[in-house]
Amino acid sequence: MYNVQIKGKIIEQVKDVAKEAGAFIRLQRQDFSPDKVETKGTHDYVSYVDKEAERLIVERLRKVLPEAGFLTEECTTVDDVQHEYVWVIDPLDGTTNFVHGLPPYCVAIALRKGREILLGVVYEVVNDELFWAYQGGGAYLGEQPIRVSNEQHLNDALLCFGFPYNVEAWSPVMQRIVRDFYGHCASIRNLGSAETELCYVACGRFDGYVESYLKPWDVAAGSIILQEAGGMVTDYQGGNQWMDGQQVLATNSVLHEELRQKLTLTF
Ligand code: 2AM
Ligand code: CA
Repeated sequence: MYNVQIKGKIIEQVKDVAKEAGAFIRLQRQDFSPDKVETKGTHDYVSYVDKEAERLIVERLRKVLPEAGFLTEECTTVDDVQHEYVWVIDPLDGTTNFVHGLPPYCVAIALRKGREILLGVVYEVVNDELFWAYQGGGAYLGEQPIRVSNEQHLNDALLCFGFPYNVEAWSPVMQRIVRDFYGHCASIRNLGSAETELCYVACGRFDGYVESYLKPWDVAAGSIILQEAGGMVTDYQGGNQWMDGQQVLATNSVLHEELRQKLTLTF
């Protein structure tokens, strides 16, 4: 049973699992070739590395909390929503980056109870950075506590905008984002790994992050890390319908409402 007493023990085990999967991914990258890539949809890649990493993570986590189910990107196990506790897993977030040998990419693992996220671990493989948090326990990068930035002015904010795979729907929005934000903030970035981008808001590297058409495993772990670091995540109406990943607005809290309003004007 998951309770306060065993929280600390579980997070340590999850950190080990994430690092083990990350080490596997790092090793596979050394002799990775593009012909090992399959296409799930247009420009939506998956490789044996994603699937093998997921199998490893699932096998390990079954021992950590036997009563928990799984919601995973590669669906190597079909065993999810009926359980009180559910592991939400992206074995390799940033697959396109991985395929191109470009950082960042990460392993992301969260534990959910109903709509509550209890803990999250994001291991960014290339920089060997382990972000983690559990509910009420603060957020950490390795051993160091992390906090969101204190940036107060949208004009000076470094913002990260995703390029979602739903090109038809997002392309016109992206053009308006460029029109309304480019030149009106410190700069605009996109890194190609949603979980890593959320962690970068959590540790103050970004002041805000916006993306659409994601899935629960793209946001679950990073969002609790962000919240525990003092940040805020909502949908574009300011509500809590962000967990499915369709609308994700993540900020240092201070800029949240101003960015939200400017964003919805942009739409
Ligand atoms: P992935 O690398 O695990 O596929 C990039 O903008 C972000 O979108 C990444 O976190 C990426 O996760 C995610 N992503 C990739 N393909 C997607 C798809 N078809 N639908 C939704 N999100 C996707
Ligand atoms: Ca992903």
